[in-house]
Amino acid sequence: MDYKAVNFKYEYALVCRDIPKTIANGLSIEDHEPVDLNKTIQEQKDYIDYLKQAGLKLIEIDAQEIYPDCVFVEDTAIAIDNKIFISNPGAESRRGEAEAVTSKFEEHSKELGLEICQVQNKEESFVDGGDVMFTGREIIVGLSKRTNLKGAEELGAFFKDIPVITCKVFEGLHLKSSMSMISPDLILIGSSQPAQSCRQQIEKKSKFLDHYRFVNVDEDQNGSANVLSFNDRLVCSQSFQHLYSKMSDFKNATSLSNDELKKIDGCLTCRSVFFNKKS
Ligand code: CIR
Repeated sequence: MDYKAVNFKYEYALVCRDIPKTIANGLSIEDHEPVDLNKTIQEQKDYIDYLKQAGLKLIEIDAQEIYPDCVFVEDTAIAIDNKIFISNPGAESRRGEAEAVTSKFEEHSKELGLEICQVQNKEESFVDGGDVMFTGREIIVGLSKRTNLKGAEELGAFFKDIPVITCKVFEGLHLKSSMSMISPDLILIGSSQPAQSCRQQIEKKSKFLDHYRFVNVDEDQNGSANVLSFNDRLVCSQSFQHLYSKMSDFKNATSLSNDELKKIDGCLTCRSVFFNKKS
């Protein structure tokens, strides 16, 4: 199948309907200012409103107070078209989040023709969706503190028609904390040494380099190279808007606030899982 033809066009998105009151206890790599619950609720509302007005059909799950990080649904499911891989998050405190996400996808699986698979070896295989980047031609899996090779192998076995390569992540939480797709074949990437090391590893392993173009962000900040791209739309974080001068057409893109959620290492991509019904 020619996955390039998909061109990041999506009809559905899974999101968390609201924010748990425990959000301030979300995991974070570094110390940070306290997370403001009301501002976070507003950020999530704006995000959901944007996806709705962009025409996506939303499948919403309820927030669960026992999982402060449950708004970051991207980490629990990796979707390409109608194929959904339920992950096994690397952080122990997050593993239970996958259950509600699985039930929600299962609820819609018949109607939408979804093909759902779960990590089999839950003791040893770990994957966070934030470490999985689909370029339109291949899947790049970041091996990080959250995602390991066994997890990448299980993912590859499920998406067996799509080539998978791995790269080591030396900085930030996830692979997509320091890079993301702007559009098919166009990769936004941090300019730091660890981010560029990911690029070098990709350049060594990928068979599709002739197709890819990398654009550096002007300045690396936590998550500044993470943008949301779908249906010919591009969304960036409001506070990073000034860092994309090399992207000539970026000024026309939308921006949304991610200031509260970035305190606990949340990026824009992490709050949704885009997918399609069976064609
Ligand atoms: C965590 O550490 O797991 C959460 N506080 C943030 C997860 C962000 N996920 C993502 O960017 N895919």
